[in-house]
Amino acid sequence: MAFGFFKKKIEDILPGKVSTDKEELFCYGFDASSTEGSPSAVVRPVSTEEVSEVASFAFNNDIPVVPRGAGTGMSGGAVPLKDTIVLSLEGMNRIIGIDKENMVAIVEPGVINYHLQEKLEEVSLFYPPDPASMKFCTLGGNVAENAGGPRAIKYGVTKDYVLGLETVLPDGRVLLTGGITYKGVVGYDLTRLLVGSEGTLGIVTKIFLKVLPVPEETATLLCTFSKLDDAARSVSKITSSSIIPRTLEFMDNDSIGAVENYKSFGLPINAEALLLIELDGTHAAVTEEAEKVASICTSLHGSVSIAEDIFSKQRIWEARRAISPALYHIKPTRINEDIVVPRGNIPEILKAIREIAEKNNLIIANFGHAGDGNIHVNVMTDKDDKEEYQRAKDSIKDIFEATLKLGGTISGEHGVGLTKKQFVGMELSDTSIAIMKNIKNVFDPKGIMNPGKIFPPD
Ligand code: 2HG
Ligand code: ZN
Repeated sequence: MAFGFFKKKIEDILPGKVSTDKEELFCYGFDASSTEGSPSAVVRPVSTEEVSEVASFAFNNDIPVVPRGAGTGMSGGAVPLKDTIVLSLEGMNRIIGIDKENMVAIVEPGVINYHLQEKLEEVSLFYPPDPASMKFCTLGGNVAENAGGPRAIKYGVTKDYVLGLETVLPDGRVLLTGGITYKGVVGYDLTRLLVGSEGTLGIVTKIFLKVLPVPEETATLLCTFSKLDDAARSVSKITSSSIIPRTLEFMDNDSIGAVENYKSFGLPINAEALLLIELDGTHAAVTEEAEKVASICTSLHGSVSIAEDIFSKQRIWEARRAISPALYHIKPTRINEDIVVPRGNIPEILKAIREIAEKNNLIIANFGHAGDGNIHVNVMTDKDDKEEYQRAKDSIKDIFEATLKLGGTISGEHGVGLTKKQFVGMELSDTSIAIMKNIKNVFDPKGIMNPGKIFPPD
């Protein structure tokens, strides 16, 4: 049946919260990956009841639904296919409560990650997951993608903070899993299953998060290396020492150059690589660890500087977060991947990527969360140059092969969505995929929840 027939009906369910304007539909057709789609309607519920009403309507009429936060995802997870309803959760943006006694925050999915961080700081609390897009991305999106960020090396990723969820199932039923206790082992861990399910199992409407006390002190070190391999070896030397830094970020020469051309932050453009290392804890621990880290880096020919004040710290982090947009100044098209290898294999994977770049005559810029073996590999190209674009796409398969050979995974934090689904079979066995498909079928027997994502084409 034509979608137009349903439009009027959805408007009756949520008057004033449905849009089918062409311009608006366009804005909800893409995310931060280079994929695009076009929904038939955008619906903006503001409560669990409203989400549930839309879900039951969609279920009864077999209409696909795509839940969406701020659209900052990097793998097309929120990109709608044809004839779908985009369920935008931006309006469900209340911080329901911060419970200091129990060290828990309860939020709606549309809360911006950074807004929660600011609110928590007012009461000396801390929510560690810090995706680079934290000033724009929503916590619901973070849950859907199990987002990480620089602080993951010490504090883990989103799943490590989600104690419980309220989720509207594809047929409109409301499922509560977990809660505000720090432990709970009754039955299967459905909360963990939902985190990172990329909106393919249900629509998260409430999130119960664990929070921590703000660390007493932080120190920020910038270590510059004239040889990439020395930087890579410093990473494994630091991670195998007794220190767990709060961040251990890496930028190669192409990333440094792109950022400096974009906006002058004062990064060393001649360095082959730099590490951005942050430590936190008590004053005594931070001082001692900063000395140890500095001596590891200097022993591998690095030159170390410590940010003296909050402004220098902010400037360094601003430079780090500018890498993504800056890279577009190298070439108009960026194929960005987010592989992970066991941390000791970072020198090998960087060497393999360099060889793939040389073989294919491509610029491949690397940066990311080296401390947890997670490298954002950016193959720079131009979609309009058909021949080069093909070489760029071919190099992705080589990069994934090298990654898996080194015991890695093809995505550490950006998810599969649309962009990586054709490669999933390289990593997961047929048995894993079959089990996952069965799980999907239990939650979503009609296959209308964010269809076309994660699973490789048949
Ligand atoms: C980051 O760490 C984000 O900056 C984005 O995960 C990475 O743009 C990218 O590829
Ligand atoms: Zn990242």
